[in-house]
Amino acid sequence: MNAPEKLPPTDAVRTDAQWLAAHWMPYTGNRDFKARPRLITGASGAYYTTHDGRQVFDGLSGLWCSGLGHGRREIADAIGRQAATLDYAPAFQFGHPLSFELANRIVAHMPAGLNRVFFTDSGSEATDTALKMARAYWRTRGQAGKTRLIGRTKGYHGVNFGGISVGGLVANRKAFGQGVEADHLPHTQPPAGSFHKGMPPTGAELADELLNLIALHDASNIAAVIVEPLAGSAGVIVPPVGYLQRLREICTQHDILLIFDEVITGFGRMGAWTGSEAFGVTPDILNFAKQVTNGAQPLGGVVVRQDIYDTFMAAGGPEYMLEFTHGYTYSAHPVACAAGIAAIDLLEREDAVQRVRELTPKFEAAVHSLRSARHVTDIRNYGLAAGLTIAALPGEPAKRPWQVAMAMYERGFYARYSGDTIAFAPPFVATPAEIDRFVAALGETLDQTA
Ligand code: PXG
Ligand code: PLP
Repeated sequence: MNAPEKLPPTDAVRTDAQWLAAHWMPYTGNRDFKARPRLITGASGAYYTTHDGRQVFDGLSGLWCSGLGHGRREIADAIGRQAATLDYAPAFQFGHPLSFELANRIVAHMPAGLNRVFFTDSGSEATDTALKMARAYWRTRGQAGKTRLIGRTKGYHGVNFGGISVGGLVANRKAFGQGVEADHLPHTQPPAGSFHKGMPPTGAELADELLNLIALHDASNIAAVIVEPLAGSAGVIVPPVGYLQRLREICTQHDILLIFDEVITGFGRMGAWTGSEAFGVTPDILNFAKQVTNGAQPLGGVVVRQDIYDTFMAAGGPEYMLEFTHGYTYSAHPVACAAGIAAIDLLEREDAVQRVRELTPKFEAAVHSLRSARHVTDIRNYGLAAGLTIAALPGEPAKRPWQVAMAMYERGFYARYSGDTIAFAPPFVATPAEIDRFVAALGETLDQTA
């Protein structure tokens, strides 16, 4: 057994490489991080406190999850109370009251007709759950051949095998071998230099590519199409006007389930409770995570149309039998449900949706003021989400965005970079002045970056 090292005094944070080595960090350049640690030791409102005692503005609401700002007392209290009352209840064959309350609270904000909630612990698990539901649904209906899944290039649906298979980011796929049977629609990112504000006016015809995939595979072999209404991770790709409507029409005509992955777009960021509501298109299955607990506890889930649920129930056999052989030890964890209920209380009480709508025009004007900033080749935005494409250094597409993000951190701003994009998605509670300060710092940082 490895003897644990002595804990440091609580007022000091150890940052030496030997100590940091034990944690293999996710989606992180471990060697760089451990040479130049960036530890966060506290958070309140729109600001983090770092281990070296600085305040850093949260330019991505955590990882798109903490729109209400950090350290919300109501959520922390609900978590503490629940942990002391019922820390865990077996998720299979037993239940606890909070999951039913949370399910009803979520359904109240979902598009009409989507009213049955299956809980997971993350967005990645929500993806795999939705894909399994889609296949099992068709099998239950006597169409067991409908197994193929259609995603989109540049799509991000988490990192489990289902998610990387329908996902369309080569970096997430190339090292991991055979995935799940999937094919991909083209992405809808406009060419560099478009600088569209909000929804691109052209590009709806890209949805017709689904007809080509149907011609290739035949609808009798296709279970579902999964897309993010607005693609977050791959660079904030806003759907063209009419695009999602067209996907919906084709899926309906060909008996293919349409899944919206709303892990980023759900619970306020689009200036609506869902991307479905914002863009006026209703899927058959809708995935959520992140903002549902304000990031304070891991929780995700899948909301389906009632007739999908009813199909499983009707085919379930004797009543003691399971209708869907799927679930996680921590599905609907009581402490996560408590956090979810408290977060939805706050989203409702503080009218987060309206707050986002009010901030959106100011936010849009601020981010597009970077149009002529050095290295910026495109800017896209919708709601409180924006992506700036950064021109690549020769042969090193991700290096400059990384340099920009690190320089921003030194200046007191957390900016998220992924691939060739800097994303900006401030908390709903951010002020216009804070948004302006972030944008000004980003402009200066870009100008000073080689
Ligand atoms: N679907 C979508 C649309 C997502 O954005 C997931 C699924 C996976 O969720 P989990 O909870 O398993 O991580 C996501 C997650 C970024 C960033 O910087 C985005 C995500 C996660 C981490 C970073 O854009 N999205
Ligand atoms: N691996 C083993 C050995 C298990 O026993 C379990 C759950 O019982 C799992 C994985 C799955 O864990 P979870 O339900 O947290 O996804």
